[in-house]
Amino acid sequence: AGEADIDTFKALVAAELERVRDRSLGLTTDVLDHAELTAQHSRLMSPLVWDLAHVGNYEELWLLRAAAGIDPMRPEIDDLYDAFEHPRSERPTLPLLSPAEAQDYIGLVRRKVLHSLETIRLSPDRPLLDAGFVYRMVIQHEHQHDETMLATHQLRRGAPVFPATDQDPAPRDDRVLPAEVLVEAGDFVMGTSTDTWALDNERPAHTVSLPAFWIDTMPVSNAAYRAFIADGGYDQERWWSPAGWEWRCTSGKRAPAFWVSEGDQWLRRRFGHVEQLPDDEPVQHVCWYEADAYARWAGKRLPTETEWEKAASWDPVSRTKHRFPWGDEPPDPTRANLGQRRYRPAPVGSFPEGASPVGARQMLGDVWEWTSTDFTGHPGFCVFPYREYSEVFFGNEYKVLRGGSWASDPTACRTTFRNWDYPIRRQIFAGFRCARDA
Ligand code: AVJ
Ligand code: FE
Repeated sequence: AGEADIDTFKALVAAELERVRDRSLGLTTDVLDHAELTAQHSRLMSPLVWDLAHVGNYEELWLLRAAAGIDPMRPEIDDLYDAFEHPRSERPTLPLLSPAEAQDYIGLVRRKVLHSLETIRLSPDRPLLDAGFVYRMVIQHEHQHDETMLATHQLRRGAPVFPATDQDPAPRDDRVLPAEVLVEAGDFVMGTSTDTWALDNERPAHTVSLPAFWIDTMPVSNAAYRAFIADGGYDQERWWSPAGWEWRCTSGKRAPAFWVSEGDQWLRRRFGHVEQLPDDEPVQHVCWYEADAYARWAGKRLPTETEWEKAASWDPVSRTKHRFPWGDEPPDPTRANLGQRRYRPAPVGSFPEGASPVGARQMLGDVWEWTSTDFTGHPGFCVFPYREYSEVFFGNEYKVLRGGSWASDPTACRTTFRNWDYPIRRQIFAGFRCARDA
């Protein structure tokens, strides 16, 4: 890469680091006091002050120590912020940095990072720095924690800190959309070998052949999900997988998380605001078992992650793959609901300009979408740069989610991006759409 390319890269990194840090502070020290930052709002989540110091510690590990060769600043705290040393439920009992100490520490790390960025060389013979990979990884990592912090906010009780209404409506059109779109049989390219933002589990690109299938044009709405509830969906074992029925019976759940029934109406709690449940929004806060049961009730199934990626990224006419459903241009507000511009998904059928080549809407943003697939490595997977990002989660315990949510940043979201969670988890901003064989 030439000098100008390197300067452009450094400017991009500095701007993205600043943007993500503003976001992190906007979820923590800007809006909550010491007690709220150190409290555990749910046993499923870390205290927010843990996430805040953890993103700085990760940045120190990767950008200062690994990339720039700078000595550890506070090696004694590494263990506290190692996600594998302490489960979330245990984190409030650790001798964590206070909010003020955490803010100082991550600020100091950041100043050193910006200083070392001035002289860093992006040498292709240092894989960590090739195409600036490690910087992109650290930026995405902080955004991922910001989304996790938003899930903590949703679980928290207390006065709302986020607005109840949005600034602008999502673009729509007046067309009546078909319920499903057809994806013709044939090869497509799954994953990527060239995307400079791609994490190890998105690699490498490989050709996959699929039979024809139908996939829902839009995510399943609250109104559609309510019909499943009204039809006794939670009472009929036949719609559930054996493990799903077990979850249904032991959990006693009868509706998505944060739904509140009032007479024959449904309300919901969203970041402390109790409001009418909007019919036309994608359902969110359902676990994989609920999504799977709904799909069976609807006479369909969840898409595999391969089907999802083909429907989102493949242009069957030009036989090319795209980074986003609409093509390769970066996301903007006419195409997807990403980046926490709203604190909610947009109505189903929004964003005509964000449709994929086969006509699927809202494949990126709004809600993460559960797929039927267990999280494993693509054929040819190579750990990079550490096993604990993805590989240790491979197996049959985690289900793959795709597409990002309204809370996902555009830098941490693309058609190849893979997320995963346990099939019982409901605090994440996840919904789903259905598919069926053609
Ligand atoms: C990819 C969202 C499952 O939050 O556990 C954060 C991302 N990895 N820190 C997670 C991650 C390390 C990860 N997910
Ligand atoms: Fe992390």
